[in-house]
Amino acid sequence: MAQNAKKNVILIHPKVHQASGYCQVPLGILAVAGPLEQAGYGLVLVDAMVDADYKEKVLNALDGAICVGFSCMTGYQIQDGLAIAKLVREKDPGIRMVWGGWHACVAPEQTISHPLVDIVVSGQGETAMAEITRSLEGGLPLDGIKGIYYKENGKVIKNAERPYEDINGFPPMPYHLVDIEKYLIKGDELGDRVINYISSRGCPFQCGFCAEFKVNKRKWGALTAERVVAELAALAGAYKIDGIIFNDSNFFVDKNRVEAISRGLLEKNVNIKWGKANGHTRHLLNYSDELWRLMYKSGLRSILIGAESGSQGVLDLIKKDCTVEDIERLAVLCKRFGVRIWYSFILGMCPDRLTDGFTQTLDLIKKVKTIDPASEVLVFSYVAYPGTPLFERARSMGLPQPETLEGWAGFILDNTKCSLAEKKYQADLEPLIDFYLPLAYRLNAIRIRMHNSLLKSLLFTFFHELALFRCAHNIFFFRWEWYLYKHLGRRFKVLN
Ligand code: B12
Ligand code: SF4
Repeated sequence: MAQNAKKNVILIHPKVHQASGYCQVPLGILAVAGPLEQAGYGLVLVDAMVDADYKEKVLNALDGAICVGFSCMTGYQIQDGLAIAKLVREKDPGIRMVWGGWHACVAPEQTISHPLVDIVVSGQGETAMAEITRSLEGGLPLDGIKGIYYKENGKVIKNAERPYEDINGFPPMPYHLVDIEKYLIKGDELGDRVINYISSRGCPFQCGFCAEFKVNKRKWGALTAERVVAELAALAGAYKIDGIIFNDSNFFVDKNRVEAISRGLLEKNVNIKWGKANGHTRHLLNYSDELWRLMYKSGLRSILIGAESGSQGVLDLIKKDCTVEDIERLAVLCKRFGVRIWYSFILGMCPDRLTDGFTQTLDLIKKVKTIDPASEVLVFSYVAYPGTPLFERARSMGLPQPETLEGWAGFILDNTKCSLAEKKYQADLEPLIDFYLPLAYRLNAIRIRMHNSLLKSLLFTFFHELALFRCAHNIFFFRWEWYLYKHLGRRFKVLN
């Protein structure tokens, strides 16, 4: 990553998964870097996803740095973050380490209690990190900085909460601080020079498994349509971007803003495709035919929907605020307007197949794939994240929760052991989530990875047809291909 001459603040995005693989521009550390850059601080941004010698880079930058910031989601990122933090502490025992990002937000008390964490930012990081840096640089106390936890003489101090700030007051994401070429997604449904962007934060819904509830407290704040159009035009111009993935938790909350963005893109001749934009089924069913046509004309090619389950009981338990029929209606609507849906489903919310709506979920997957074979299906295992509305339910059902920061490293959405499925059901879910469902229904993403090898393509076609047959008829006994994959395929990173 690029680095300025004056090295004052180091911001680290640790590895998201153990194997290198799919990555995007780390907007969390870029967002925090914006106000620091504006205030004149030098920056060293290190992204372990793209920098091969990232540990060395961090250690080399320590000389003269004010502090080191870490950005972590729950999961493997914590493990890598702690490994880097340990090296930092060994080389420079006095430097303060600041932890932010989703995990620090959902479990701030446990995070601050770790010996390798000095300050935790819980919530938006832009202003908080600028204030922390100023205080550390000037040797000033941290007691007036809202939204942080810190240690003083070994004691943990929690400051007052930081009120939600309007993101229009923050500078544009400083994409120039990273080497964009390393992040371009090629051969994507949206183009060959595709990157990610975020236009809003938060979500007004309160799905029981989702951390949004704790982090953004059901608030939703967005950049104005004018600003979004101007920033997308600038990105397209500066880096020849032809596709934009929206990282918003809920892009479609404000219909008028979406309409103004679509019109703006057309009026300013911003020639990009845009998509994978997250939306709520109920919101999208309220969009008029004219608006769907306008969005398509301006470049919309796909949306992302948290469909979650084919069982109304599970949808109600989650408080998804929509019905199974709504999901089917949206599938038909999007097919009509040429917009692909990426569906996200969760299994393992309940202990057994019946209460978890296993068969109904599989049926719904088959149904939406019949409506539009080009749609994509992602299936995850339920993980009870701290701070989510259904976290206590999971605890009361006996799911052990880690008592240390390290313990959360194994909490990833493809680890069925973190779900509420009882042992027998868990054993059935693992091959489905890890192998059969992606192979049968996540076609385009895998095909892109196979396109340069005839052998891989042939193998893929064979196993795809087999997986499709098994899923279509619910036949999952004698799973020889799963065992083959488990022992051989994973090593070659065939599916993930
Ligand atoms: C893009 C994305 C990814 C990308 C990678 C992200 C990246 N950084 O490279 C990919 C696709 C790889 C990914 C993977 C996963 N993701 Co993801 N992802 C997102 C998404 C959609 C956008 C992230 C983003 O760029 N946000 C924009 C920035 C500006 O916001 P931010 O990160 O929150 O940063 C702010 C604050 O957190 C804070 N902050 C952040 N970093 C720092 C650092 C410091 C020092 C400070 C002070 C502050 C600070 O300040 C920032 C500005 O206010 C979010 C949802 C969302 N809308 O945020 C989910 C989200 C972060 N992902 C999530 C999850 C669960 C995952 C997975 C675990 C899912 C899985 N399949 O297993 C995997 C992890 C991989 C694995 N197997 O372990 C959850 C995290 C929940 C949690 N408890 O951590 C989220 C919140 C989705 C959700 N609603 O549940 N993800
Ligand atoms: S709609 Fe999506 S982002 Fe919003 S609370 Fe539900 S799962 Fe989270």
